[in-house]
Amino acid sequence: MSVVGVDFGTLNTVVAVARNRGVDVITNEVSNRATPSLVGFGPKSRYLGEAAKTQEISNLKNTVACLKRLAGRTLNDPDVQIEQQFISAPLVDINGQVGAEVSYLGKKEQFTATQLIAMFLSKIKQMTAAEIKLPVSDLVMSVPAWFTDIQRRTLIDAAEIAGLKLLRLINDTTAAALGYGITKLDLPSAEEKPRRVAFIDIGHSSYTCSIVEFKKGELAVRGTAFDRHFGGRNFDKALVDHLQKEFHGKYKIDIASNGKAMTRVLAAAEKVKKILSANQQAPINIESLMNDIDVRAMITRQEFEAMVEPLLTRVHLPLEAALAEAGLKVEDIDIVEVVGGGSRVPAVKERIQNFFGKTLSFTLNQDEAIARGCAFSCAILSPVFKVRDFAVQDVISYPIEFAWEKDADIPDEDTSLTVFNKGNVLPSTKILTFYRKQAFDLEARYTQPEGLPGKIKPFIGRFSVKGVSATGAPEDFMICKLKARVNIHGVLNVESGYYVEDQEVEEEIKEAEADKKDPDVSTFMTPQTAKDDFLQVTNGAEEMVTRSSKRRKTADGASDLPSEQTYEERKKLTNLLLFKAMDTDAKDDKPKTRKVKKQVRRGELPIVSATHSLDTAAKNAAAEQEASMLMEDKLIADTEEKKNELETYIYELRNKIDDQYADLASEDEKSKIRAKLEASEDWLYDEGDDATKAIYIAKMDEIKALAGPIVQRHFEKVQAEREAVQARVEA
Ligand code: ATP
Ligand code: K
Ligand code: MG
Repeated sequence: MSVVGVDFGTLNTVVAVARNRGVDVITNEVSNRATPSLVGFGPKSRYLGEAAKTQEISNLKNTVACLKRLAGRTLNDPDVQIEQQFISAPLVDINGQVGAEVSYLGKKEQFTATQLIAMFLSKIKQMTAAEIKLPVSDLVMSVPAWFTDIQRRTLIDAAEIAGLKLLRLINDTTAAALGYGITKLDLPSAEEKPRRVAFIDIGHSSYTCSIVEFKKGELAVRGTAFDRHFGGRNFDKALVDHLQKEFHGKYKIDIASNGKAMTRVLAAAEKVKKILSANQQAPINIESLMNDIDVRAMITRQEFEAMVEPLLTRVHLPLEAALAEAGLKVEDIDIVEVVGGGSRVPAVKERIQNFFGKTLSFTLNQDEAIARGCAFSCAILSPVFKVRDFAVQDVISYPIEFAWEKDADIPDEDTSLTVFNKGNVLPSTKILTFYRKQAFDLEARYTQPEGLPGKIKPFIGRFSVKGVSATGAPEDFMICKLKARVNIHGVLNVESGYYVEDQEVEEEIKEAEADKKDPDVSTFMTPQTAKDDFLQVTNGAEEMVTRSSKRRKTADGASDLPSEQTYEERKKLTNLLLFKAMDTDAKDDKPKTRKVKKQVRRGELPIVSATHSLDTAAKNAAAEQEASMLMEDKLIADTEEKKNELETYIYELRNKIDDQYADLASEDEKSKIRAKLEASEDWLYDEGDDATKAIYIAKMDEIKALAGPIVQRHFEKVQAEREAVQARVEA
């Protein structure tokens, strides 16, 4: 069982694996430590990763970049229009999801973003398996912290279609933080002040800052903020805009009118940007860019910085916002760790440094830290791997509310409630309590649509609660408990439902027990009436019911308990909270017995969920299609390999006939073989250029049959010589 971490970047994807008692970044088939996040399509097969990059310039219309940015989006999203500037294949609408239209196997085909991502992940899977020589299934993958429910579900579906088991989607900066923390032996102990580190990741398309607190064996993200449209490509674009103007004036050409020219200038701009990170000026030379015109230009770092000033003025914003969410000041930050290729621009580093007023730290490998963090996370979650435990507590990026229809029997009922707030811990479970007489629906949605990326809709899911009925007397309500969880991927589900009944029990209190301040949770249950208190939201521990003094508009974020805690731990915390409240009430009088209401679990309530995840049938169909495309690619690759083998064999045999086989064959035999080789070669360059794997194998066998006797004679001769040598040695 392998342990794999994947940093699925907009430009490049980095894969790390746990092996040799550590975590290594692996190299791909051309020995690169990062693989282009690209998929391309051709007349015979797909081109994935490096192959897509090699084909890109000659296959622009059929190459799709920026895959990650398309996840969970619709074609009419203004953000997708921005993506189209960086994606050469035409984007289309496929039943409400964005996708690309390409020419594949000689036909026009459309693939959804989910499918395109699945193709790329499938390549990552093959590539990793080939490198580590183990089957690959479990992995942890990183995502931008700003990814919403639908974007995360798209990635989860894509991984599944590719035959991968995603153990966790982890936020980029959180992965970097885990990689940082797990290797540190000098983190503060529980009683000490935590070490506070700002992690900054600037990639090709987006920028994130997280403020993270470390203690021995644990990290807690305190605040995360981002700029979704700030990354290396925006710097490239600024250069391209400048060059477009310059070339228009100087050479009278408009590169915007020519896709190929645009792509070449974009590639040149990226190169210039990188050169300017280490030099004061950089040249551009592109031969025959358009209309046979060669272009050249020189850019100084100063000019470049002026071009990107509008970007530079935004550098401080995510830093400020992350600190504000964490409730900290610049002086509270002990270390500033910077990762991501986009942060290599000196002017960007300078702005970050000025903001914090401290030297930046680059102790992490800027390009590999996130993949490594993912691999550590996978190792922690993997059932077969032993690793030092390290608790990771993240935060929820957008507030989530539940809404429902007014119940006719409860006239003054509210119809929505924010259950998870921005900054609440992640993962997190809350128990929602409803008083109902019949089946009802709940809708989960983001509370503030305006804060979501692009035009992503606030809808998260609809959850139908079945099996509800009035119990006993007509005015009786069924007490329905629903377990809502933002899980380890940052995805919301109503995971289960059950109903309870109040039972009054007489309970004896022993002196000693009352003093111990460690009472059983349920003894402190407050009596409720349905009308007064129809909905409660409680944290994690299912047995706990807090009385909501008034109808609370929002769940209490402050008492949020990380649901990764064990039940026992949660119960202990819960006990403390409840005990405080009880203390004041029950102080003076210590009764020997008391009546308490206990809620007893009576049965399950089935939940039918409609979310943005693909349904099983659609997922299976996509997985089947992916598997067959993969087979097709493999067949094409094998065929190519057999063809190459045949070519090589012809070439080698021809040489041997004039060399080591020269004395072992008659002239007649030799001329027959030569004729066969020539015929085969002619065939290869003619109709045999595009034959099947079986035919190449058959051709090879024909030649081998003809050469067989000679090869046998050669073998016997070599054998005889070896025996002669052996005999001499022994004599
Ligand atoms: P994202 O995180 O936004 O999804 P990504 O993970 O693919 O994207 P990275 O690999 O972190 O992005 O960074 C890629 C960006 O870094 C590219 O824009 C690249 O041009 C830029 N970059 C790499 N090296 C340098 C350098 N020396 N100077 C300036 N920019 C650089
Ligand atoms: K990357
Ligand atoms: Mg990245």
